[in-house]
Amino acid sequence: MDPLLVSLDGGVLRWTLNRPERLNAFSLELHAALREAMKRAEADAAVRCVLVTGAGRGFCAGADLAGRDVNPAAPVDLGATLESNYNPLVLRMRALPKPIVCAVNGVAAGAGANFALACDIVLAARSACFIQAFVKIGLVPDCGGSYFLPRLAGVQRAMALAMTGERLSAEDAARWGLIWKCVEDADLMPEAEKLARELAAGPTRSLGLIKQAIYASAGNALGAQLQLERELQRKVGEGEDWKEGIAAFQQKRKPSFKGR
Ligand code: T3D
Repeated sequence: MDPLLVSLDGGVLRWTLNRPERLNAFSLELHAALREAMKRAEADAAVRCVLVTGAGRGFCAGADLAGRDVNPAAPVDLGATLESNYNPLVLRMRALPKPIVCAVNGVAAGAGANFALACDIVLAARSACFIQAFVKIGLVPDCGGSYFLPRLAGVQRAMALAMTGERLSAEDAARWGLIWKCVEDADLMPEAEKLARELAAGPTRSLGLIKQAIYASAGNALGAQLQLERELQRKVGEGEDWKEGIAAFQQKRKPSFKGR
């Protein structure tokens, strides 16, 4: 069975984590498939938005813990898989100049929770939840969790989530600003699809630069951010979509963006 289902339709590249019997936990094969899928998202101009979800009742239960050797003869480097798998994945997701929508369909635990938070716009089903499960097995948050959580929810909530490994409901995740929206279970995929299609029909160049601006703001002073806005506005002006946007406004019609 393919650990990741990938399909392209209407400018939306869909990634469905597909290891439902293990709540879509990350295996080496899944990491390899995500690398390939990311390559396609980066290189294929027909891809104008990525939509991520999970097959079955879970979104992703983090690292696959089944079959782990708990009495290894040699010391184990738990940082190695971060270096080769999770860290490059998160950095590539953030650098992708196209929006990534995430539809969290069920439990998102450990690296699975933080993989969701690495996406640009996150919707979750009301029955879904987020668990910083690391502490339960004596680890620390990874896959960007220690970066995303304090920025999204504040230090106090980040600390308590990470130290207790308590389950956070989708509703609270939305209330705390961790995610964009909590929706009824039956509405999750229709809403996520609608959003992804709208983004895929949007001014892709502008969306990519919006992403760059918003993420850069976390490390910038106001002056630097204003300069960045000037640079990005210049860059977007080198493209075609803004002309179509203004023409459509003046002609009182819907714009038809080409993503250029
Ligand atoms: O070296 C490195 O990899 C370092 C990197 C670490 C990154 C991390 O993500 S560490 C955190 C790893 N994840 C966890 O600790 C979460 C483990 N899972 C759970 O705590 C629970 O399964 C959940 C809270 C996520 C869901 O609970 P529940 O009751 O809804 O489902 P369940 O019955 O526990 O799980 C269903 C099946 O999925 C079950 O298999 P079975 O018994 O039906 O054959 C279970 O073993 C399997 N499963 C769940 N999580 C994982 C998993 N199999 C492998 N790896 C998992 N992470």
